[in-house]
Amino acid sequence: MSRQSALRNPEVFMFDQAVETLPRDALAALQLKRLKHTLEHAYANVPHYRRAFEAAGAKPESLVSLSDIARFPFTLKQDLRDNYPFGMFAVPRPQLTRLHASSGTTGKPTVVGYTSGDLDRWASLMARSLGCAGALPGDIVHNAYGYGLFTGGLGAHYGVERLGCTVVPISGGGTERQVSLIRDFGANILCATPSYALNIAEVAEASGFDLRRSPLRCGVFGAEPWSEALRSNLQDRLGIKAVDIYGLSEIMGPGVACECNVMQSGLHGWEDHFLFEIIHPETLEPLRFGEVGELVITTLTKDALPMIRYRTRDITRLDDSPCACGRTHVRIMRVTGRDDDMLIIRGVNVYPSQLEAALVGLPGLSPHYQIVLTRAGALDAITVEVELAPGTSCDDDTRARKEAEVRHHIKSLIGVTCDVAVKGQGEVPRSQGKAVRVKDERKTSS
Ligand code: DLL
Repeated sequence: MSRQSALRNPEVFMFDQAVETLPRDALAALQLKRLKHTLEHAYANVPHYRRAFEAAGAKPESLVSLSDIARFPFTLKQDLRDNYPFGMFAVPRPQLTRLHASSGTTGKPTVVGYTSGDLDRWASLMARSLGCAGALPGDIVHNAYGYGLFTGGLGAHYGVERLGCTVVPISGGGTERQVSLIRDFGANILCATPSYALNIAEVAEASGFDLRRSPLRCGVFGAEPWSEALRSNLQDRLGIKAVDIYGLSEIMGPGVACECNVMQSGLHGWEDHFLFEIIHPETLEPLRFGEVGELVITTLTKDALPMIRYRTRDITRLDDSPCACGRTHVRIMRVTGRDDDMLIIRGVNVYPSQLEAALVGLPGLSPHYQIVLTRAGALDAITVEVELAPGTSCDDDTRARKEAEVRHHIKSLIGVTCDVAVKGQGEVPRSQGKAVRVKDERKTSS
């Protein structure tokens, strides 16, 4: 579709219409063919998979239908760490065109690699995702995802170019400069983590630049959990449609799934390249469509790093009901959080994004928050730090009243009792990329 015809009906622009609307039968047949090839490729070329398949008594030829995938073993982040740095690759190292890696703050970094074919498919999937989100060929895309070993910056970058847009490769940080360039270049699309987009909105407002009156019309936000409340806040302040994009380095990077700008409800997971399953995170049994559990992904077209039944730890559910945009690919509903990020507050399981949903939009508060864990004796304590809205007076009485009000609100919405500390303006740290929602001071507090 040309930009001209797309602009006439920008709601349904598709980068790859034939594939995005492929009927379910055809999609399933394609998946089966690609899955067989991927299992053979992994078994033949990665000693880890050969050992793991044999231990599970599963051979690539034992796969006859898609549901046979359940016979194959899961792959964990630990498997990547155990095979650090290059042991999981299914092609000789000189065939890799690029490496990315996680920061490795909690152990060895996990390294992922791509052949030039993998990079080509990633660029196309990212272009498809951006189109799904509402970007059109010819747009100016301000890319504030971090460039470097993180997959966000470069992953989005090549997708923007593939779609036929102009990319502004600014990366994260230097927020005043970001705001100036959004204004001067007339950006149409903003790619950023939602928490960093909030930082950009705040700095723009402080500088007197009304983004709502700029050509910006769409935000492609992901890389961290966020809430409907934050979506509304960002849409109002930036004058855009904000859509959710999902991905992870081990599987590819950004562009594994993306919301459409028509429904903004669930992210279309690109099933011609990935097989999605939901399992019970404890029993590991496969769950049915609609049931909430852990997302497990198998890659179908990755040469360098095929991933078989990768346990993402991300909690969500799948929705296969038809979408108004016409895309047939399954929807992965908003990821509420990772099972390892879940907090247990006085016996109740809570994800930081649930607290966000309760806090953002409360009158008199800004949308910035942080959860601080401390230890008093043998007991863990949780304090939710929130921040007064600009211009709200900050005397002791106001603070105490607000704290009681927020405590009550959290209790009535989520059912947990936690301490609340109201901070003055600017006192809750601002995000530069992925927000640090939980500050764990338990090791340092007595
Ligand atoms: O965050 C890739 C990415 C970049 C996605 C830019 C979207 C936009 P990792 O650093 O490997 O890769 O982190 C992957 O981040 O397993 C989720 O826990 C979380 N995550 C990513 N997108 C979302 C989202 C990139 N839309 C991990 N909602 C994943 C909730 C998300 N969590």
